[in-house]
Amino acid sequence: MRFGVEFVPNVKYYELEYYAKLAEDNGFGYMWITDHYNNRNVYATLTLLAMRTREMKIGAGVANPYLAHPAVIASAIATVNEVSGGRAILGIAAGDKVTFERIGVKWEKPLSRIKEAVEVIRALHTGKPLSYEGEFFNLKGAKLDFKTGSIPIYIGAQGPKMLKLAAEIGDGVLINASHPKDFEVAMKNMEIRENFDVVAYASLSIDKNREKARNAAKIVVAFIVAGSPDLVFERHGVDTGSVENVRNALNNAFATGDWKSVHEAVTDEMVDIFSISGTPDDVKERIEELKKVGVTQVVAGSPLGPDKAKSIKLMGKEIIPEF
Ligand code: F42
Repeated sequence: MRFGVEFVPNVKYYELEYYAKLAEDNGFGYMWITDHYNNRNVYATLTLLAMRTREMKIGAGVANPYLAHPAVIASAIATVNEVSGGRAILGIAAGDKVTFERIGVKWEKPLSRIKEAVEVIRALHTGKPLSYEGEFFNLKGAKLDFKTGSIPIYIGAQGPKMLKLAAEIGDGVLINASHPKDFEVAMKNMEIRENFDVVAYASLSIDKNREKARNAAKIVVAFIVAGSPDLVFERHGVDTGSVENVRNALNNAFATGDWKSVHEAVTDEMVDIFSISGTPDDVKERIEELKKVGVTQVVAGSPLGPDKAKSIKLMGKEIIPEF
């Protein structure tokens, strides 16, 4: 099992620097930085973190081909590859509908757009001139004027068609889920090739104290619940009333600042389904289950735990060496 960590650049760069180094020292092999226009820029952040780390693979988790042309993504991630001495990886996906709406970007035909973007980025990374006529992207003799090396491309996917595409053209897939049942279903859409990396891009919260770990996960779980399709609740047998409670509590919290009610609305069952939360033994058990259904990398995503630094160290001491 490979281990990755996700960081959101919504904090000052020196905080990320500290956590990135800590993660590397604790045995994480992959670091994924999220990409949303409202946070610090992903490539600027990656460049800094490339200079502050030595061995981890580092990359965007995930870029999208709506806010940046694939040629720009190809050049940006190749710069990170150069600075990091060949450690760059690229996550790419359809992007976040809600943030797109805020800046007037239309979310059309994500499937075909991702396919074309991956083809263009791969081709540009060969260093040869590229002429490409797609539905969205047209390039005429385009070429990057520096040596890029080949960079693994992972596709962020949840829907059945995107999963299928990821397995066909990606070096790996990033699946936003934490429960083995969701991976069993996802696997049915993919024909897994040799060396293809199946990544559980999960919400994780670990602490020696089970209650503390699970409580720390609740706000993140509330957001996941609010954004999940009904199909997922049916799969896990979650009743629609409790989902409505979470959605209402969240809406209310934005208006009133009452986050305590959000906490209370999130059930134990939801914490189990939408996160990997608990003591080191709990976390180990869940990762064993994920391994059995074909997951090859676990990414520890937000919140990590009630105390981020402690949680990273716990992962390094009690979890990563076990796999
Ligand atoms: N989004 C971000 O914006 N920033 C991040 O940092 C980020 C990180 C991240 C990490 C892991 C991960 O798995 C996802 C992440 N995301 C992030 C979310 C990501 O960008 C996507 O929103 C998310 O993966 C959802 O995408 P999806 O795979 O479910 O694909 C959507 C688009 C979907 O509906 N897919 C359908 C399917 O079955 O797979 C297919 C839809 C379809 O068929 N469309 C057709 C087409 O051509 O695209 C036609 C539709 C038309 O428009 O006519």
